[in-house]
Amino acid sequence: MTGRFLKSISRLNEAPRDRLPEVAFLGRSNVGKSSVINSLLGSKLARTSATPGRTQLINFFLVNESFYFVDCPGYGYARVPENLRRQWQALMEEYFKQREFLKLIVLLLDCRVAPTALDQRMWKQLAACRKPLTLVLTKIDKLSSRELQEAHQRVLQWSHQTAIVHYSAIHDSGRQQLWRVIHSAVESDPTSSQIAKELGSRKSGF
Ligand SMILES: Nc1nc2c(ncn2[C@@H]2O[C@H](COP(=O)(O)OP(=O)(O)OP(=O)(O)O)[C@@H](O)[C@H]2O)c(=O)[nH]1
Ligand SMILES: [Mg+2]
Repeated sequence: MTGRFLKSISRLNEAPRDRLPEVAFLGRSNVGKSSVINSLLGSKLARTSATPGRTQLINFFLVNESFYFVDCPGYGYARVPENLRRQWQALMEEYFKQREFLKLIVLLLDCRVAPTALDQRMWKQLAACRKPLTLVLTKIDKLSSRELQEAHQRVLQWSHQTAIVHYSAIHDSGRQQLWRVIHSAVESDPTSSQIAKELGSRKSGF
């Protein structure tokens, strides 16, 4: 497994044009997106921080020279000025609409609070763009197994999504399961994802 930072962009026309598949990591500010990316890649490529709002641009990492991990800015950070927040929203909307080779969106949810109102809003927005979507509960080391089961049930009842990966970036738990989902998405046959799009079915992309 090799991973390297490629670039940070603030405008979509700066995004790579080499038509490689990409996997986007999205979630509330401080939920652990950059940490999950680092855990998956076994390196410290993505900048993490205890201060929310660390990732402010869209960051592209090239994995195995064959596909991208895309670390997105987190939503819901109160201290981001309104104009920046709007800019970010517009950039992300454009990103989801236009990135033809976006094969998978990984929506990360903090297991201690999920789903927040903003998570629910994001989920609706993402469902509308009809890309394959998977949910990850982050920071599971912070809960007892009973509390984690409760969190899982909460998210399951809300989303009806059965593929919910439990992740701890500290212990690398959930790593193999998430890699399996990612591999099957990036290796998916382009023809079948086109058909899925035409059928308007989000799930058949898996
Ligand atoms: N206990 C625990 N802490 C974690 C885990 N994942 C991330 N953290 C901590 O949570 C904080 C935020 O992690 P980041 O990976 O920077 O979160 P992010 O979603 O990329 O944040 P922004 O880029 O600011 O949106 C850091 O202090 C991490 O060390 C985890 O699995 N367990
Ligand atoms: Mg980050």
